[in-house]
Amino acid sequence: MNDTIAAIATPFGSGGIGVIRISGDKAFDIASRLFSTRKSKPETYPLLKSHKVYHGYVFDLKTYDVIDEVLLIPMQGPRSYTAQDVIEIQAHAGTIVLRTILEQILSCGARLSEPGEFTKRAFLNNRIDLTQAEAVADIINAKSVNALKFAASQNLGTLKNKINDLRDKLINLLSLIEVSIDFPEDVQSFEPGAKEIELIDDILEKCREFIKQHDDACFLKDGIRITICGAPNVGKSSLMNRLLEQDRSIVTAIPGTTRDPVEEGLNIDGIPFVITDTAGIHQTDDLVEIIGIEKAKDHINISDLVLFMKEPGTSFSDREFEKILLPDKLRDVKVIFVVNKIDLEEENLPELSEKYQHIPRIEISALLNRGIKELKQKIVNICIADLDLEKSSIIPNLRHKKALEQAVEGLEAFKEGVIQSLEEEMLAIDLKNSIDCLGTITGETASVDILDNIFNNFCIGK
Ligand SMILES: Nc1nc2c(ncn2[C@@H]2O[C@H](COP(=O)(O)OP(=O)(O)OP(=O)(O)O)[C@@H](O)[C@H]2O)c(=O)[nH]1
Ligand SMILES: [Mg+2]
Repeated sequence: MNDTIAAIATPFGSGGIGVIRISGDKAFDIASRLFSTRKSKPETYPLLKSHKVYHGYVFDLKTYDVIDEVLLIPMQGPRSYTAQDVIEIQAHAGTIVLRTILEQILSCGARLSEPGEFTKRAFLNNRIDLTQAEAVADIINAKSVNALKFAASQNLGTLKNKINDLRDKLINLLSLIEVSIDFPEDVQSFEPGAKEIELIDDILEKCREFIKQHDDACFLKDGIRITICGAPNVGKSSLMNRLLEQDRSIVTAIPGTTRDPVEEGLNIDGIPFVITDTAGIHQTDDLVEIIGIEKAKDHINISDLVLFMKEPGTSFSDREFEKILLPDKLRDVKVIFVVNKIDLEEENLPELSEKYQHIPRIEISALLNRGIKELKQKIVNICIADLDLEKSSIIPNLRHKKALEQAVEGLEAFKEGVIQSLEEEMLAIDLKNSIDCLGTITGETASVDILDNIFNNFCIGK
């Protein structure tokens, strides 16, 4: 933690500006040795003042040739990203120029940083908690405006504050119990009762609400899964390409063209989707087609929304529909009934049966791009109908959810113990477990493994 690290913080490749970051005790010293506000390197080092922007030059320390004209920003800790002394150098963004500057920095005694090491230092120096560190990664990886909004809110500490609030209440309760255990003669024995159960119920409710928020909205981060299915040749691949606005899937007049599922990300109105085109489902002896059909069914089973396609001149049958979408699956999976190729025939279109009238139906022509905009609107409306985006401004991730579930388990055991008037020592164990679980969310009690797992997923230079 005390050594000085450095890395190129911007992506590789050419661009306007590339940033190199240095963090640690030697950062200012290294910058002074390499940098000058003058074109020729003077004998004396410039004395760099914190939080000022310097215009100048970075030099090769052996030849004293100018490597690049740069802007340099010194930030003395703790007022910096890592809470250590930090130098940021904005140079021209070419791979060679940035690497050459980085090599000079490393030759002055800095070490190349590991992935996420700058953010890890910010965490270890208590500038941010673990939820905020995770939010940094989420901001970088956000696939939609909404995902970015949630990540930004978490970066400001919304989840941390709520978790800390719950944890503090439990710590208060635990200290009352522990005092009573440790000093039985000095203090009046503390016996948790109805008031404490009420407190635990309140905390349990909040934990469960967080877990639900994860379940409800995690698809906003990872993408809502849509599968296009139907008989061969109905135009599934044509629809896929229309939705994506690119030729991703092969389209031919030959039935059985698509074999392997074709998957692609799609963003509609800032909401991320993962859309899959599948093999046409029908009776066949062709081994490759049979495997493709099995894969299609697997995709249907894990999707959030299915576009069930039909073409004019065919009829809707409950049996065929249910064979593809198992009836009990219909409760979870959302369906849109898509009638394609209406340019060929406007009469004699397949209709949903009485039993499935509640399923939304739309008529399109993938060939002529008719009805595609309306279909996209329907997709969005259906997928976010149950979701109150404003309300769920906090979305715990899977790691948080697991910790919350363990905390809930501990609190339930504690509550049961209170009801059964168990010994205080036993109650304290359950309570302490829950406190620790909540602590892993913010990083208060997180193990080295958890930290490594989180920070190793970062890019170098962040
Ligand atoms: N007239 C008309 N033809 C269409 C329309 N959509 C697709 N087609 C044609 O129908 C044929 C099959 O289209 P695909 O998109 O390959 O159909 P598919 O459902 O993916 O077929 P498989 O992969 O074989 O199951 C092609 O010749 C398309 O040009 C449409 O809206 N109108
Ligand atoms: Mg196809």
